[in-house]
Amino acid sequence: MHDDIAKVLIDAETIQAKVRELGERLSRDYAGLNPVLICILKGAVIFAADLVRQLSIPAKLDFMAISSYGSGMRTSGVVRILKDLDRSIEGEHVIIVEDIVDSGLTLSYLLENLKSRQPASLKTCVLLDKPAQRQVPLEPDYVGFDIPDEFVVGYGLDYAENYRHLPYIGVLKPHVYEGVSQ
Ligand code: PRP
Ligand code: 7HP
Repeated sequence: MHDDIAKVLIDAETIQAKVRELGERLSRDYAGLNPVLICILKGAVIFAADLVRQLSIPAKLDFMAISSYGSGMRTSGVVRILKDLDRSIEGEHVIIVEDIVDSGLTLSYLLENLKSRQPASLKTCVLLDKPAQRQVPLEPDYVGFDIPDEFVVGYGLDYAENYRHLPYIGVLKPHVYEGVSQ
């Protein structure tokens, strides 16, 4: 285990089993619909890469980059698009793929924004749901794990751009962020 990690919350095997299950559910629900999966950079990139490989149906992949956090741990409430989709989603069956929904600000902004582009359908698939910090009402359609109110890293999730490479989801030791103004 990495020295900065206090405990492993979800190990690599458990994550992979859940991603397989989500892939199977999406394959059933979207059979014949050729959905577009929209991976929200950067955090969701590892989840999305694993998830598309668990689909047994044809699907397309596009990317958006959104900023709602600084380098710290709390939402700024300011959401902006850093990179937009390459193609129109009008008439497409769209699934937003996110690593985590926390305050919900990022996902609710994305839902509003993408809805206005007139997709045939629009759903959300998130690996982690942390409902304790929700600032807007939001229920993702597909959820991997509900997690407690702890700051987690790994499997794409970062603190100050570090720890994304860890194959598990872990809780950071407090000394890593203590003394850093959030
Ligand atoms: C993280 C995460 C979600 C968002 C969730 O992204 O990937 O997009 O925060 O938080 P919310 O529900 O409180 O809005 P971040 O802005 O840290 O960017 P990153 O994906 O590049 O790490
Ligand atoms: C964003 C985020 N990034 C990493 N770990 C968490 O627990 C997070 N919540 N919201």
